[in-house]
Amino acid sequence: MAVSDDLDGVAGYMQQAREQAMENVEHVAEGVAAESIPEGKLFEIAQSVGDRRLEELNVADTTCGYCAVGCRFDLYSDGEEILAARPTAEEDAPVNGISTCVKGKFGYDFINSDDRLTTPLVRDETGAFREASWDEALTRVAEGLGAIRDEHGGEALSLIASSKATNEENYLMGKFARQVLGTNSVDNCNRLCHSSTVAGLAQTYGYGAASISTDDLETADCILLTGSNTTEAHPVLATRIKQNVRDGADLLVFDPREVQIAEYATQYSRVNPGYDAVWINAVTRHIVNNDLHDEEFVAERTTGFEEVKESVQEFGPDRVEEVTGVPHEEVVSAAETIAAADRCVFGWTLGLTEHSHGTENVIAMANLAAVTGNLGKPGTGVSPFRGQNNVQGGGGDMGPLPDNFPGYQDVADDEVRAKFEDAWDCDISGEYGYYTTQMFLEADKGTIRGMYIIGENSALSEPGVNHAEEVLENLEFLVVQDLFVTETAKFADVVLPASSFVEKTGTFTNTDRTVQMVKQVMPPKGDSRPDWKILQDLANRMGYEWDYEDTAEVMAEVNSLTPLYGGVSHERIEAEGGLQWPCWDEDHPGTTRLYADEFNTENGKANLQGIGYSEPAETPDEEYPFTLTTGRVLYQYHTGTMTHREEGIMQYTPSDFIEINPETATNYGIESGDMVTVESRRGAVTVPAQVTDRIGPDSVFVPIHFAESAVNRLTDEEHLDPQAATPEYKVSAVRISPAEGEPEPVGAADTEAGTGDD
Ligand SMILES: Nc1nc2c(c(=O)[nH]1)N[C@H]1C(S)=C(S)[C@@H](COP(=O)(O)OP(=O)(O)OC[C@H]3O[C@@H](n4cnc5c(=O)[nH]c(N)nc54)[C@H](O)[C@@H]3O)O[C@H]1N2
Ligand SMILES: Nc1nc2c(c(=O)[nH]1)N[C@H]1C(S)=C(S)[C@@H](COP(=O)(O)OP(=O)(O)OC[C@H]3O[C@@H](n4cnc5c(=O)[nH]c(N)nc54)[C@H](O)[C@@H]3O)O[C@H]1N2
Ligand code: SF4
Ligand SMILES: [Mo]
Repeated sequence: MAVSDDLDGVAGYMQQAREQAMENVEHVAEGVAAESIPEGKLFEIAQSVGDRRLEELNVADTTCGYCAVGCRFDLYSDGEEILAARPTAEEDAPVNGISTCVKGKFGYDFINSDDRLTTPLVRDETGAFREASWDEALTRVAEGLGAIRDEHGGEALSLIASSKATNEENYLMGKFARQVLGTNSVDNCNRLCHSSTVAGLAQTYGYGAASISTDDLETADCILLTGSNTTEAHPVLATRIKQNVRDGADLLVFDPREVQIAEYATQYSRVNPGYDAVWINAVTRHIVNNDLHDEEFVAERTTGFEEVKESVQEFGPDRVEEVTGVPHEEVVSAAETIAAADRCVFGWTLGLTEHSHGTENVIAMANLAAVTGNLGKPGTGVSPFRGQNNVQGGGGDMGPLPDNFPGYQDVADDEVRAKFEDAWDCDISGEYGYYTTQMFLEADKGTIRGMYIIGENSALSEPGVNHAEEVLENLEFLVVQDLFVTETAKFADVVLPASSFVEKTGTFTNTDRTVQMVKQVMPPKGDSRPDWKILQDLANRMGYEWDYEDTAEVMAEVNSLTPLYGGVSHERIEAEGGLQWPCWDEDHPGTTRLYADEFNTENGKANLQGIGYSEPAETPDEEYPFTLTTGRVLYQYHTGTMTHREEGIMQYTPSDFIEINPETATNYGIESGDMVTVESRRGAVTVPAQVTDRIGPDSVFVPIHFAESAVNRLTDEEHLDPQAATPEYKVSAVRISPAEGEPEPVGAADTEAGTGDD
């Protein structure tokens, strides 16, 4: 291209900034954005490309494809690779303004990596993959899925939708499952993540979503955070919280690990994994027993207060300390800080939800927020920080769910179902389908015979993957649609190459319900296609007529069927910026904060429930004496399909590791870097040790990012939350032993650099 020299300038700068960022371990997360790449400097560089030449580049204001914070920025491309991410107009980036974390800034090498899937693959006679034309591959898929549907009924099929993909694509995944395949067994990664949040909040307040707007994190005068490694998993939100703390807000952190956000906390309390409802109920107990609750709010806006008051009485001081490890004084000081605050936000993520009783934890939290009157006003509310870039929208709102159509409309409701049967011209069963992990359990029994897995690496991310692998191996027919030949795709009969978020246009909905544009800045890589186009082609081959010109048309169909999204059109988002749902019609401005006037329940009130607590499914014993908890590190993303293709990241976090408390390490003669075998009743993995007092002496922590040490070999697929079907990723009983092998360098967190301060 004519501008190549200057492009080298931009690309070169990006490379230099990348190297600088990766070398300086203290410059991470928002630190990288703030220190390594002063925004002004990036601006200068782009200017130096020259206006004329800038015009020759593709630029799109778009939304990050990693996590649900929903950062917005301009992406620059020469049509072949992403050259730079630069701040977009500040009013167009309501969550992040000018900052982004390392992934949003640099995480684009995966797009052009050599092993990107650029053509469909089918199995040949020998069982090996060979490249195929789209026509051949889609014909095989139509035949494979069609044969099971015709012989055993659509219920024998299931579809896992992708929260990486756009809203429009997820709407079509749900439609495809119900209309074309004839099954309600369609689900996605929200089941593995925040489905207990959705269940708990929906039954108390009405909406299974954050009630706040991100700005509330800066206007609250108290923030309670639990089960959230905010600086590593939601770095840009962490920055905003830290700013508020600097300005004087209180921050209370409850976590089994002294994660980096705890350094900023007014109070950090170490909790034993698996017992959150206990300390939350104890905080509520102190508040209601000392008349520190918001009487007016309770009287006017809630039901069930007396029931809650009675049910929390069992959580007295001695019991709470014994069960949770949190001393009574810390329960009291947290309760008094919350009660004294005018405005409090309650934030949580997977430490609260990924349990066999996560819904109980969430209901306990919903009770606490309501009795203290912290809902519906600026600087108050509940904020489950959502996970995947589009899990709020694609994973929930768009209804690729076994029990809900788009907009949380109940599949079992005859009137609702008739509306969708009419719109989609098909019969739909009123019986709910299977949830994600249930699909794998059902496949064992032969109930599920074929799966269509889109943008989900189940062979690593499901609980109990020794079992998941067996299931994938034995399915009669498996289609995987991804950017790569993932661990899951290796079991497929057909693999379809999808395009990534920089190669297509649509919308993502972030953690505070803001629907934002995602825009194509590069053509689809190789022969890959956007998910919506693949689905359309398949639907047409399987007997239906889909004729969408673009994703704006798909969104128009969503608007017509989904009251929550009634007024959310591409045209409006382009003109007005992101829109927060509910947005009932084209004149509705969207909803900044939920529950300002009433709750989304039949009586308009928050219906509180007395809630006890349940033991984790598996507790430590003599044979397996430690509690294993699992999670993330800043630089890596899930199963690594995207981040393992970044050289800098791989130098920095080359492997998983196990966090072991120094006391435990001494007992076992283990030092940092030594290889350690971690064993549960279901399997074993070997990882280098990281000796640190971040974790307590009775627990260990292993990240989830590497196939070689797939920690889900250890977790349990059978004990799911009874209401939400979330697996218990955060508690397994394990034993540890020193393993043979040379010591290895350990991952990022051993430096204590965490995410750095800005
Ligand atoms: N860098 C990076 N960012 C990501 C992702 C990623 O893979 N990498 N993934 C995205 C996704 S999909 C999600 S869902 C989010 C997840 O975001 P987080 O939930 O913050 O991520 P986890 O690492 O799973 O951290 C869970 C936290 O819960 C704590 N914890 C463990 N057990 C318990 C318990 O029993 N009780 C309590 N109170 N705390 C406990 C852990 O110590 C940890 O601090 O991150 C998103 N952001
Ligand atoms: N032990 C343990 N296990 C866990 C968790 C835990 O905390 N502990 N967390 C759970 C949680 S919260 C989650 S969200 C899951 C995450 O588990 P997964 O969702 O399975 O993890 P990812 O690696 O993000 O997989 C997403 C896939 O989508 C592909 N992809 C990206 N963009 C697109 C696109 O536009 N179209 C298509 N078709 N594909 C695309 C990527 O290449 C990747 O293969 O893991 C769960 N598993
Ligand atoms: S915080 Fe999340 S949305 Fe923002 S740049 Fe980082 S990964 Fe992307
Ligand atoms: Mo997630």
